[in-house]
Amino acid sequence: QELEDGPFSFHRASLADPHFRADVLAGLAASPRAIPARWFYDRRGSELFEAITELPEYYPTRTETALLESIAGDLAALAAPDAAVVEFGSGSSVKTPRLLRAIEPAAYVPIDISGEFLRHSAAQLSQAFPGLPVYPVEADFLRPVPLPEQVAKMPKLGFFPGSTIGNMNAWHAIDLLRAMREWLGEGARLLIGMDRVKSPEILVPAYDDASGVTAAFNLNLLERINRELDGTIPMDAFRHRAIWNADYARIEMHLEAQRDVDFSVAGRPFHLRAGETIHTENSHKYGPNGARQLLRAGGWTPIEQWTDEKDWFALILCEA
Ligand code: AVI
Repeated sequence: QELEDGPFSFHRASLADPHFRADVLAGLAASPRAIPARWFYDRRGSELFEAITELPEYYPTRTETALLESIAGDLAALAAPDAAVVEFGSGSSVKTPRLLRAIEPAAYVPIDISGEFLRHSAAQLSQAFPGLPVYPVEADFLRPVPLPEQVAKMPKLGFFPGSTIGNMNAWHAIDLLRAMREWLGEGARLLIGMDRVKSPEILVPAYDDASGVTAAFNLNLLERINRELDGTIPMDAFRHRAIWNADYARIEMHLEAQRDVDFSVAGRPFHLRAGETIHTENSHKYGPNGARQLLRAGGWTPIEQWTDEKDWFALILCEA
């Protein structure tokens, strides 16, 4: 049975959301129990995720950022000079200025679900790049994204860093890639970050760090349920687990009951036996062939790829 997590984007709203309630109640009653990873990202969860990106064990962010820096010359040569960069799930990312400096685009379109967050990062970027027109779009890129009129005639370079694609099942990833191809239009290109398959000795600590930040990130989901959905989950009854699932080439995060436990959420009773888990996240890793197959199935042709010297993380440039 699969964790049914669609393409997620960052949900930073702090008020209880009816979709959150529905996903949690259905997910806790399912077998196996599973709650989509998109619900990690309340304010606290977003802060904890930022902290994860700075952990010594969590290599993806720093590896991708250094890679972007090192391929700036190649990118400058490959990108159309009058292109508009369209970033999916843009944010406080330290990666964006590196890309913008490298290719000097004609416009930048950050797309994010959180308007507050988007305005803040757009303002910061406008300051750092005074001549660059920035057209923020507040939207959930799971649904059709209307691109601003001003960039309609420009060739587009989609930017989807961070290996966020890895948090989706293959069929959702393919749907999203196809949708991006449609939104970006004729002649578009896409620069996408994908985390590579590697030894579980590297992968597991990246998702189960010694200082317990990832554990706090995972457990915050239960705290959020208690806070927003009137839950009575005893926090000491659960522990964070990160497991490498070799069959699916993915890290799975779970919350494991340490003992038999009873609680209620929004008035509904639940019982978990000791050892039962709630599956909270998949983070798929791709080898070179898997990455190419996924991108092709999504309607994109890889034309260039770069990896760091350990081959831990790949940036892949595709054309529509
Ligand atoms: C956002 N996403 C790409 C992260 C990942 O690595 O899958 C989320 C994360 N979960 C635990 N640590 C980081």
